[in-house]
Amino acid sequence: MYVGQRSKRKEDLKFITGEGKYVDDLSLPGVQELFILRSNVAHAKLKKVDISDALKYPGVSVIITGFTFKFENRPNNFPMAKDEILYAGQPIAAVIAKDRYVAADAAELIQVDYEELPTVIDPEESLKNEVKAIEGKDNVGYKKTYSAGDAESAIKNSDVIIEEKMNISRVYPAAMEPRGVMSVFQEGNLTVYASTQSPHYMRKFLLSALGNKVGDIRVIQADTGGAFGSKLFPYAEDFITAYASIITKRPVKWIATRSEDMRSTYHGRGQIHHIKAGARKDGSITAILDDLILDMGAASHSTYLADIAATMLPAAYKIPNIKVNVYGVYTNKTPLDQYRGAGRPEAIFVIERIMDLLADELKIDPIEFRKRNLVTSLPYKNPLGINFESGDFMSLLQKAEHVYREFERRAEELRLKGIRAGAGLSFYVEENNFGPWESASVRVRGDGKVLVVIGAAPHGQGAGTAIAQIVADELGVPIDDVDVIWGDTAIIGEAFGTYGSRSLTLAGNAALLAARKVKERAKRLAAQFLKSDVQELEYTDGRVVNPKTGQYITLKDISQKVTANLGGAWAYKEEPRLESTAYFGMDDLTHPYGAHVALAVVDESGKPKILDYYAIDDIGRVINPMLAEGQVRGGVAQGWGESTLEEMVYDENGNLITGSLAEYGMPTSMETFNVKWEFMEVGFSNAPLPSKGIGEGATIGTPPAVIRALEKAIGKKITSIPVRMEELC
Ligand code: MCN
Ligand code: MO
Repeated sequence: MYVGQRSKRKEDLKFITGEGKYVDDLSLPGVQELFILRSNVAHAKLKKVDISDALKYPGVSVIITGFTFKFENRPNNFPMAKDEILYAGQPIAAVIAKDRYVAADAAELIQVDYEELPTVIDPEESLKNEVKAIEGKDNVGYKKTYSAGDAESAIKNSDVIIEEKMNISRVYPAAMEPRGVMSVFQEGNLTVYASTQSPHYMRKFLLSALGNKVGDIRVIQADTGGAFGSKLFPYAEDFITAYASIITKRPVKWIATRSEDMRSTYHGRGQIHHIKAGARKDGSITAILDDLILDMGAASHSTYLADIAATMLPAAYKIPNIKVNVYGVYTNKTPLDQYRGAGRPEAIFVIERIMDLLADELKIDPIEFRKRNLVTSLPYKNPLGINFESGDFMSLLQKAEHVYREFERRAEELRLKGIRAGAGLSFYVEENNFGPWESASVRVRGDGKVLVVIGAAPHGQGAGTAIAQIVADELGVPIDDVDVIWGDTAIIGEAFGTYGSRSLTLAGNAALLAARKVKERAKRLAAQFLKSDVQELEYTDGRVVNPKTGQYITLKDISQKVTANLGGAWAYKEEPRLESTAYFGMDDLTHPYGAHVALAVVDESGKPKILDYYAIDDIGRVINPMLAEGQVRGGVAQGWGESTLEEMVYDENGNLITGSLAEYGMPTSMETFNVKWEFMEVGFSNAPLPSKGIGEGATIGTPPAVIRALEKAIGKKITSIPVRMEELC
């Protein structure tokens, strides 16, 4: 059995030997490069873009301005500003030249005539609707109320009430590889090589915008150096580059610089929660009221993130009365979209802060307080309609509590020595396996090796290895004989991609079902070779056996016989095919859960440090504990960054102050720490292989655990992230 083993990643050889091919490693004869001239101001009337001087610059072939089409939920003037500039960094013109340096130099000669307009940067200012972020448009682009019970009156009837503003800053989804794309126009069709999480979404959106200008569009995912949710949907630059190759009839490449990526890749998080929460003296929560302000930036693409945050807010607890008012507001900033966790880190930060602060107010131990309110019997439908299908929250909490008590003791010892130390625990419920379904094909080739083509589009997670484990087990063949490939719309009919912690469960189960179909086909072909009745045959350990006669034929022999026969006469009644495709989807999302526990110290300068860290998850069946643990480790590092370092800061005019990695605080190996991870397998999904996702869990569990630990260390309430060193000293 490979499932459940820490199988080594099949993906790594090419990367560690430098053979990876990212978009910028690809080239074609005649390729030109594209440079995007971006707005320096955050809000302005765009009057004229004069390209005449730039066009004369040697090496320039074309300059595109004013290219727009209607695209839902994207900024007005998408993908390029035409009459109104809405944020600094918005594309204004694209210069296509013999290389990126010539293109960038020529862009400096473009004269942009504009008239500045007042900006609104602070989402709470935007809510007042005084200064308009977009001319002639209400700043509140999205408004919705989620409500159950009667939160207003239940709050009034509480013994204790807390009232807080919680700010979850905007962050940059800092993938190692900035975005990039190369588009090739040939004989009326387009081939697009992209750094993406979903070649199929890219194809669909490019076709909807440019379909009238080309025959077909094929999208190939190049090796993608991380994405963290930010490369799911195509961006302005993808459309512009594709368009540029259509009009020049040549390959065109665009690669973002790091600072360009920071201004143009849609930011994550950006939520403010004004909460009121009440409880009774016995420690039961009465109600939560939350005004949720979503800082959408210049487009309304992110509204679903507020919906997720609102509906997941009750998390693991019985909250009888809840009301969340969502306000999605426009600001003159880069649009907002998903970043690893997408709405759940915000919800869990808020609810877990509420749990700690209410417990403090009641002078009850925070774990004890959680237990009094915990959902103890699953399945459970939360008051806002989310169905938690399986699991045992209490057992997992008790395991984590064990570690927490030890960390608390150690913190106490450190405090006695005069060191500022604290322990924190968070309990989280996650929602994943988004998107309706995923596809996979399993094909046994003539040499007996197995090729699995999945519709998911992994970009670092290792799903290729885990899915090889699943298929190897099902077919009873060595894992080295199974190759998993993905990422090309021409070889995968319909698919979605990798996001919402779905690939293992949806594509993995699709692969499992396809492998089962292949086994059926193998039996039917074997029946001919063994001159048996199909009903008599069994598939075990990579071969088809007739238990009555003891005769058998291996999968490899079947595949070889099938291929050998292809050159000769058609001898079989069966199609000579050892190949099947399957689709897998579930009726509902899955809801794994977990807990994080942190032991932190803060030195006199305010520098925080984690001394010990523990995480535990229940994601149903764990396919590869090493890969899952890797996901947790990476997610903890990002959650730590988000809690203590990372913030996209704008000045009041809408200039991005943290526009390079010199200003934006990303945790490096120096700021990260070791993580002990455990899992329990109780809360299974109802998939044939009963797994749930782990790709985002740790970014959800980390911030409230580390913030509690830091809060205890400094003895001062912390309600917003990131917490800065000056607040910690
Ligand atoms: N896994 C497992 N057992 C399970 C579930 C998962 O062994 N029951 C393993 C899988 O084999 C896979 C990994 O854990 O290698 C993650 O699987 P899954 O939870 O299905 O998530 P996805 O593969 O769909 O990955 C998406 C998820 C998301 S949404 C973001 S954002 C994110 C994340 O993955 N972005 C990442 N992790 C990332 N890791 C890297 N290196 N780069 C990114 O951009
Ligand atoms: Mo994601």
